[in-house]
Order: sequence, then structure tokens, then C-alpha cells
Amino acid sequence: MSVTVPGLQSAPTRHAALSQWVAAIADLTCPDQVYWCDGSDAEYDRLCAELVEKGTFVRLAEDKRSGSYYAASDPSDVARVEDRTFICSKSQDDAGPTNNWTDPGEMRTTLQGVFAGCMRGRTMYVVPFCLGPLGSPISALGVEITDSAYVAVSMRVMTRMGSPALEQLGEDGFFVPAVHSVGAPLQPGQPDVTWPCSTTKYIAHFPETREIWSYGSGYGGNALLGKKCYALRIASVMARDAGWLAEHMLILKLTGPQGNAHYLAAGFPSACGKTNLAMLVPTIPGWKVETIGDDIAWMRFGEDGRLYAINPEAGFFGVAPGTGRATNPNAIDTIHRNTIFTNVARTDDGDVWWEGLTEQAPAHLTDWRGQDWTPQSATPAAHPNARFTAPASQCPTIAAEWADPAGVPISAILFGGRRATAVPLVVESTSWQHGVFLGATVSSETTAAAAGTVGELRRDPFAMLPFCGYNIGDYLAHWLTLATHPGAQLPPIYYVNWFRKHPDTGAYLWPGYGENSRVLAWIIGRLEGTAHGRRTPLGVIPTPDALNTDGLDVAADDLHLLLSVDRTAWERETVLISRYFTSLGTRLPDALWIELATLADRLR
Ligand code: SAT
Ligand code: MN
Repeated sequence: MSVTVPGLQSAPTRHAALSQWVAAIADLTCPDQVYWCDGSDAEYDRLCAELVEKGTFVRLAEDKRSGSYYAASDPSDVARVEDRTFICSKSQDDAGPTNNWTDPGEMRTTLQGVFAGCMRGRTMYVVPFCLGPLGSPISALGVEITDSAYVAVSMRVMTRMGSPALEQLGEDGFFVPAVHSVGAPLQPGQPDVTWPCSTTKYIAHFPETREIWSYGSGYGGNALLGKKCYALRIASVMARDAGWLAEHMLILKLTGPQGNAHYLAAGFPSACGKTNLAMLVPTIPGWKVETIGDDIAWMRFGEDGRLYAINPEAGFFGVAPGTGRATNPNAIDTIHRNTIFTNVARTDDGDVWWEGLTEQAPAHLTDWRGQDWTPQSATPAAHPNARFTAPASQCPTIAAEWADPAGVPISAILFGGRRATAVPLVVESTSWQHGVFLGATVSSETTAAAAGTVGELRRDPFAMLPFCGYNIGDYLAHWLTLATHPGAQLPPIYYVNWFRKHPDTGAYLWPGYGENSRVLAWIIGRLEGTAHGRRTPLGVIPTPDALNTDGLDVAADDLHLLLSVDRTAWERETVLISRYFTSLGTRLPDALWIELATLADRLR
């Protein structure tokens, strides 16, 4: 054991397995020193000051954005790398057709190789964290080891990080061990770069042993391992094994004019507006939206048979471009202070900017690559996947119960994606099985949140395609099984699409944003038995008069189109779904094939 590594001996824990694991990782990676994060304000400020010193952070003007920082990543390290993300279950079938699988033994050998000495010249931060409110029976603990101070401070914003989490671990508590390195060791005297990373990348998950190993990237979901790696990929496996759900869903609280509150969970692929929906400002009078979470929901059955959800995160890692006062004023107020901005542009007076923040771009900016930028420039000032990292507690619409350890009871589950054609504004499922079918067929045009082509249509079941840690067929079966839980009171499922375009003009048919409250109000009307719908082959769709259209600026023809079922398009769609289901292999539950067959029948 490398007893010589400064800091290793001062482990502030009585958890023997944790101390041993940290020592073993230090032995493997050879850092200059080991530092245990306590999560205090003083520590956050100190690490941020060190990042400023190194040039990774630029402190923003105090009178513009107090306590806030700007960081620019390496231009090659700007999004999740799905083709370098691996699920290393013992059997390939358990990873299933939608995941990159590698034999765990083989991956361990590879990782031992790349991690050997990879922290030379760097500090190894030990970051204990809790996903969900401290002490909640739905929460879970993890420890991330990282050689990036940027990751350590981001984890402080995104999770309950530091001593209280370590305290919860006690002497023998369960934690998910998560090792992260930027993969850029320093030789003695070698100057560092502002965003160290490697062209070699591995984001590896071992579902059976609940471990995460991430190498080579410092960005977002590749590196903040509490987020997609743990709260979704590993947690989805834990949830399958113990009868709960770890989902890529926002949670919002909606209160109607009569004062009745409902909690909704909604699953959309990355960069499809979850943050906007979670912080929505209703355009119809008397309605109020409050925020519980914007990306991930963990749900468990309560004693009353309802699903109770918590937000396992403590912050928002939101897409900056497109976020402005007009589209999401609550996000703008949230990120006014104590926020880390990555890959946005900088103004000459020490603030930040991105496309969509204001209608008019400033006359001069420094773009995310550090180049001079003017409105005449050919490339965007901010990277399309530029992000803000901000504490959830700063959100003006954060619900009082957002950190309630008991969670909130879910009244309805929504799914959606970006679909220019075919998919109506909103469809209500007719049964749990039909709702699971709707979730299984989610499809969306790809966004900049993942590396690769933008705008291609891909199926994204339950918006979990990049995040399900096991066989997607088993995952869908797990959802179907919930119906057999004793006394289950499952919420109805809806499918929404804000992104349909006019077939001739290509213009969006629906204004979206705050106007989406009209759809939410219809859903609540359905729950309370007051809103009309008509049965279509796809499910129940609002009658035009059932949707509150007071003051809505949408032509009657367009509204008709939004609420219509294009049978020709749907005949094509069923063929696409059938092809997709086939690609998911033999573990796809028969019930979903039956749903597809009955849909095809109804369309005839
Ligand atoms: O995975 S990230 O957290 O980088 C962003 C996303 O895909 O939602
Ligand atoms: Mn997400």
C-alpha cells in the first residue's frame, strides 16, 4: 500500500471497506495527494479559487453573477460519449441489444491498464455523496474518486456532498464506488492544461457489483458520476432487483384554480425541454407549476399503493442555449448567482451569454473556444450543449416539499420527444399496458447532448436508451410487472409532443413553453374527471373544446392538425415500431407485441 501518499492516512471515516478501496485506488493511480471532501462552503470556495488560479475557471463579475464561474472544456470533450459507454454485466444478454457490452473481466484488465498511474501529478479527491434527501428511505449513497477539482465542485452542487453523506455511511453502509480520472497524468514539472482529458475514453459500469469506472472525459454525465452513471444506469439495476424505479424524468407540482395539487413525472430524452417543463410559467390563469426535479426521478410504492418520487439530485445541469427570460424565466433567476457555466460565451463585462439568452446578441463576445465573436460570426458563440450547473434550492419555483424524504405521490406520468410529424399534441393511454407501450415507443430527433449527428430520428424507450443499465426488454417487463404489486394504484400515462411541424411550412404548430400548461390542465381535468377526450386508435385525445384555448395564438387548422391522427403516417409508424421491437430481441415482453397488433387493428 502506498502509505506515502499525503492525505491517505487522514481518512475521516470508520468505514473500513471505504478506506481500503480508497487506498487501493490511490495505489493504482498514484496521485500526489489524497483529499477527502467535506462539502463545506469554505472548501467549495477554496477549490473554486484554485481552479481560477489554474485558469480552468474564470470568475464572473460579482455585480453580474455573484459567486459564479465560467469554464471552457477541451473542444473534443463536450458531451456524453455513448459509443464509449459500456455495461459490463457477466452475460451479454443482461446488457441487452441497446447497450455496448464488454466482458467484465476483460474490462477490468483494460481499466487496470489505463488507470495505472493516471493521477500522477494530481490530487485525488474523495467525494462522498448522497443521492436524494439525507436520511430518506428512497435515497442512496455513493463515493466518487476523481482527479478533477471541477468535478468535485460540480458534485457539491449536484448532490448532497461531503461529511453528512460520509456520516450516513457509518462503519459499513452500502455505497456505489465510482472512480473517475481525466486520464491526463503530469510528469514532474509538466505544465497542466485548463481542461485535461484524454482521447481514450471509457465510461464503464459493472451492474452486478454496482461499480462505475470513468476515464478520459471531464464533461457532464461522463464525469459527474452521481448523475447518469449512478442515478440512472446503476440505480435502474438496483431498482429492478428491489421493485422500484430509477427514471429519466422531471418531477413537477401542478396546482389548479381549485387549489388541488398534483405531482407529475415526465420522461423526455436529453435536451428536449425537461428543465423548461419543470419550471414552466403557465399562461392560463389560476394554474401554478412548482419544481421538484428536472432530470431524474426515483420512485417507490408507498403504503397506499401509489408511486412516491424523489429527485435524487440537488442541482440542475441544464442546457444553456435556448434558455432565456422569454422561454424559462425561472431558470434565468436560478442561475443568477452561485452557478458554474461550461462552454457558454463570455461578454466583455464579465458576464456570460448564449444563443437565446437575449433576442439580440451582444456586439462582441468571446466564444466558448476563446475566440472573438460578433453577430456576423459563422459559428455559434456557445456550444449547443453548453450547460449551467446551479443549486436547485435557488430556483424561485422550487416546491417546499422538493426535498421531502417521503417523496411526492405521482398522479400522472408523461412521455415525449421531438417529433416533427405524426405524433399528436397529447394522447392518454387506455390501460397500464398501453401506457408502457407508449413509453416503449418514445422516439425523438437527436440533440447535442450526446456526441454524434443532431436531428436524426431515433427510438428512445422511456427516454432511457442511453441510461438503462440492463436489458431493455427486461426493463419494459419490470414496468409491466408494477401492475401486479399488491394494492398498486398506478398513475395514468400520457404521451405528449410539443414539436410537431406544419407539413408544408415546416413551422412549429404549437408554441410550447408556458402554453404547455394548457395540455397539463387537460391532463388534470382527465384525472379529476372533468375534461373531455375522444377515443382514437392511438388513445384518448382532447376534443378541441376540451383544451383551454383562451388567448392562445394557434390557428384553428393548426390545432386540428395537432389533435389529429394521420392514419397513413401511423400505418408507417407501426411498421417502424415493429422493426424496432424486433431489434430489441427476444426479451421484449409479448404484451408489447400485443399492444402493437391491436394498434395496427385499430388503424385499419
Ligand atoms: O448526461 S449529461 O448529464 O451530460 C446531460 C444529458 O444528457 O442530459
Ligand atoms: Mn437528462
